[in-house]
Amino acid sequence: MDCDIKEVCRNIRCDTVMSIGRLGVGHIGGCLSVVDLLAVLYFEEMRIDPKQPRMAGRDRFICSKGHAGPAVYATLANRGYFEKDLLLTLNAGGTNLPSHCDMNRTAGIDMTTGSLGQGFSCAVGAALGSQVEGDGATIYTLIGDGESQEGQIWEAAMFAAAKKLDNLIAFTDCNGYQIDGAVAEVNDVAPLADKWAAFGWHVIDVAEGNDPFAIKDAIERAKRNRGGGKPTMVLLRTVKGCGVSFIEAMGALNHNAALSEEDACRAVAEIRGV
Ligand SMILES: Cc1ncc(C[n+]2csc(CCOP(=O)(O)OP(=O)(O)O)c2C)c(N)n1
Ligand SMILES: [Mg+2]
Repeated sequence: MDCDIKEVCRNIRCDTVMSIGRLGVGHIGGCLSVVDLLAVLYFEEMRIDPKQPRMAGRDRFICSKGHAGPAVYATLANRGYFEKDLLLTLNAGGTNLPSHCDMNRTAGIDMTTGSLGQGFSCAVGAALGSQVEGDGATIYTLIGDGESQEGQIWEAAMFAAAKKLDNLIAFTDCNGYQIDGAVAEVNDVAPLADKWAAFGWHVIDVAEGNDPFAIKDAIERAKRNRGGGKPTMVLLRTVKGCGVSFIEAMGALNHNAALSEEDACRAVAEIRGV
């Protein structure tokens, strides 16, 4: 798509904070760390049609860290899947936008997620299914660095390599924090690049994980790897809460934080630079 990707990122960030601000609480840190990835995927990389969310042979995105739902919804609304007004119904009674992703409620959501580890397995299954069908789709999935502690991740990782799923491009949001502290202190997952390589994956390490141009470059490299018989893991070194200084400064406390509408407006002003 022909677009100003930095402006797309700003729009998605603003809509994410406003929806969480309306609700009053949410997974703001882990939403803001993945906005740049979502923008690049939905606006530049994925073969999708917002008017046909279930189009056969489309590329899929499975957000295994399902608590980043609000950022995915803001991305989908900006991309034209549904009206932006809906974003202000986040997790309200009867809404089609629950705080975690639900494929049976929301246009554009490819898998129901929220129980950490499971979405990644579903993505591996979708990649295998796509290869069996021969529909040429690329399957994208996103896990958290804390989520990487789940045993289920490594079972699926082993299976994906064994089945040579080179149509699968996964990302780890390496923001350094999980629900109650620093990943390195709670249960260190490092060295992630060595672990994924040992599991038979092609690994790309992106130092600037919140730079949409660096993300796009990594995806292009992953796509060139297709035919090589290995799935790709892109490690994105991100900042939890990226783009809003007072949320970044909270560290682990920004995982599932209270956010008033006033705070949200303050965040929007910073994102917009006004
Ligand atoms: C199986 C499972 N256990 C616990 C939780 C509760 N939980 C939600 S988010 C989270 C922390 C995840 O950390 P990370 O993957 O690093 O997420 P991020 O930093 O990107 O928000 C936890 C423990 C869950 N959703 N699923
Ligand atoms: Mg994390």
